[in-house]
Amino acid sequence: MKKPILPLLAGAAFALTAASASAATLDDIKAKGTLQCGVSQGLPGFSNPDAQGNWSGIDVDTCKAIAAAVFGDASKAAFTPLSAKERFTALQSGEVDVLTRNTTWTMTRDTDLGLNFTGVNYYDGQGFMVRKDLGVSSALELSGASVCTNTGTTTELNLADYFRKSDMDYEVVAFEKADEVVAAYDAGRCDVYTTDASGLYAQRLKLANPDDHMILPEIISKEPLGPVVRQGDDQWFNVVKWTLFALVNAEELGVNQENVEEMKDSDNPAIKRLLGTEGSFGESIGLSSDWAVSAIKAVGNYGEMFERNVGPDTELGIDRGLNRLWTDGGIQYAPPVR
Ligand SMILES: N[C@@H](CCC(=O)N[C@@H](CS)C(=O)NCC(=O)O)C(=O)O
Repeated sequence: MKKPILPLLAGAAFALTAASASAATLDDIKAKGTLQCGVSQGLPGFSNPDAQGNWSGIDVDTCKAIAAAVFGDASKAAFTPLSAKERFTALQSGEVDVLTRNTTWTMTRDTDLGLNFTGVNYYDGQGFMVRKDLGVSSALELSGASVCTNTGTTTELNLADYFRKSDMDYEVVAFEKADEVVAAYDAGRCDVYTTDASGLYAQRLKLANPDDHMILPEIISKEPLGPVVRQGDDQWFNVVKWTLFALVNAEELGVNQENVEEMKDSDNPAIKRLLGTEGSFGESIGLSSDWAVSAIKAVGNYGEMFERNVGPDTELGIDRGLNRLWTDGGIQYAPPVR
């Protein structure tokens, strides 16, 4: 008799732990009625407040899509601006439910910090901006330069790697707040401004004379940016991960903000599964069957979200590049809903 009981007890204990760990975040969010997202303090195209305090950007839309998937209502998304240094503590402590803040997926962050990256909403890489009158055309001509950057970022670390491996000297001028970095660079306290290339396009808009500055051709790192959650809650991890995948799959399947309602009548089985007219995929992550419909209605598909916030027709004017779908020469690729 002894033998079967022990494994049974061990199994029960495991099941209890798994159940309590897996339900908490989504239930808490539903109970409080808002989704709290950690965002940057003001980065055009990613997360930026206007004069009335309305936030916009691709990271803000990612948060709104998750709120829409959970509540059927994107206005339930709330935003907590965080510096690079503050962001992980805010997520670990539960001050925010998810970080949608131009945060690079690295091994340390995905393991040691007790966090999990859920996917990539923007494939980026680090670049350099200089004054045109500095007269350089390559980052390899920057030996001896002073470089402005943000503390608590991968940017600082890549900068050190790049200059060391290229056998070049440099001096770092680092600040916690991004606006301090921009102001210091604009005031001529450093020769170079380095951050994610998307950040350079965004921050250049804040300079007194944007046209006096240029972005050098070298991209020195991989910066896969994406939403992050705490470890230990698989259900919430799945909600965030699959909301992002739903937006990418929607683009691939030709479902957009405008046609999503009529697409519910589509004969394509993949569209039916995505939009909840076949199967119970929403239910499998603790949501309703029309979770993806709500997300797409709120922000459009991935391509629409990209074009509206950072694409060629915006003031940032960024080409889709790596962020094209895999079917179009890019690396945006979502596993199938099935
Ligand atoms: N992706 C890098 C850098 C992220 C970062 O914080 N970049 C700065 C410079 S673009 C920023 O977001 N500033 C905007 C803000 O803090 O509001 C990382 O995850 O460490």
